[in-house]
Amino acid sequence: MKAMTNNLTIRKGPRIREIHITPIATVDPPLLNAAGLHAPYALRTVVELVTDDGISGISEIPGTLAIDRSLEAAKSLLIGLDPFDLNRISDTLVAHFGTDSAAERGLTPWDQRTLVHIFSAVEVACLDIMGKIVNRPVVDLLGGKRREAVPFSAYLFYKYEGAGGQLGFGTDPHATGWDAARQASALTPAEIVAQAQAMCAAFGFQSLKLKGGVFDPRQEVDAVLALHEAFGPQVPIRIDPNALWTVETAIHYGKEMEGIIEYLEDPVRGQEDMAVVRRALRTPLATNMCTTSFADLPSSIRTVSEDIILSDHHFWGGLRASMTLADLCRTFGRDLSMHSNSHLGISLAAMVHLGAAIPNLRYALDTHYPWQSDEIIVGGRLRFEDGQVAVPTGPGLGVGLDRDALARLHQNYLACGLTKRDDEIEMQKVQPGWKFQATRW
Ligand code: GKR
Ligand code: MG
Repeated sequence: MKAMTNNLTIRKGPRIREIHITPIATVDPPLLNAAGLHAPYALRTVVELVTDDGISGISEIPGTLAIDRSLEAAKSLLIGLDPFDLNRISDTLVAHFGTDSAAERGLTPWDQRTLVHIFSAVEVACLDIMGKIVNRPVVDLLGGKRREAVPFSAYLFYKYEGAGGQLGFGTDPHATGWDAARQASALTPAEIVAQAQAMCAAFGFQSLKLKGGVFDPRQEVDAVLALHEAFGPQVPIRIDPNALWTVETAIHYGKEMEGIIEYLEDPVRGQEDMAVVRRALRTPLATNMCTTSFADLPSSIRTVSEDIILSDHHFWGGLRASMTLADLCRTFGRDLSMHSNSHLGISLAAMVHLGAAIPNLRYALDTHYPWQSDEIIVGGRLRFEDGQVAVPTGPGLGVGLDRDALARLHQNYLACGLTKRDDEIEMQKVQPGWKFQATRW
């Protein structure tokens, strides 16, 4: 049905006709963090919406059985809605699921809320559809491209030997020499330096992030000092103990690393303690743990708990919400960068579109992508050049679904028996009795 307005033809909006939810398991190495150890597979969920005129939009979110079930429950609410009408989609989901509670976020470094995940999945797929309909990349729907390529940093992990998976693992054809380092153990400062050198050689990263919260802070700070020594002062470094340090520990080691790190990420838990540490240091503080939703912003502004918010469109409710966050950051003098968890190319493409659109990008984004070896997009793994990913130029997200690869990783999901991420259980397989502690040192 068409209506004429000022000689312009307004087309009746398409409708969502089908929703496909596919849980997948992607090979993930034994990486260590504050919550324990990564399982041999990381779970993701791929969502595909198809309109009544056959246009498909895709997205990828962290996977859990509970979120997959909520997505299944959302299906009947979303079928028949217009993918352009994101306000109605959002209102419908809020009316059904209610808003997320702060308690639901959990104590882990990753976010466990339901609504934000579901809305992110649906919103990104709708933006992919919109882009395909108007024949423009998603970045244009976010207001336009502010940069041609988006910089990422080398995400370094303490790890045990192995590459993950139980049935073998793939190779990234664009990352020469990385395979051996991806499998090597990294427990000492020298091994972390070797990991950083291999990752930077393979992907061209120009800044470094060390995932901490694993060993005594002395050992982790020594690794930072070794990185600084090996790479020189021109390479920015950050460390992220995922809130496991006490205020005293954070101030002590924060002072020691002053002038060496570009920011200190989540040294302590909660906005109040972050604010105390921030006041004691000249180094900026960043967070993906204490300010993680719009509801946290008033107290973030009041306490001045961080300088940099590490957004994540999967947790902030999508790409448009992340653009709103970018505006608020500009208004209140925060910088914005990006957090990551284990992910594949659909998430990476969405992060790149967002990263290209946000105004205030001073810090290279996080990505776990080098640690993954699988891919589910047509053409295989996305390429990093000089540590950057070029903004995809095709309509929508600019990446298509490789259905054979998707089916393969879905089989992995069925075979591996995992239903949610639980790093504590994985760690207990290696160190019986190991327990997560919200504050450790
Ligand atoms: O994958 O082990 C990990 C990380 O610790 C991740 O879960 C965190 O959410 O990357 C994250 C962070 O920056 O806190
Ligand atoms: Mg973090």
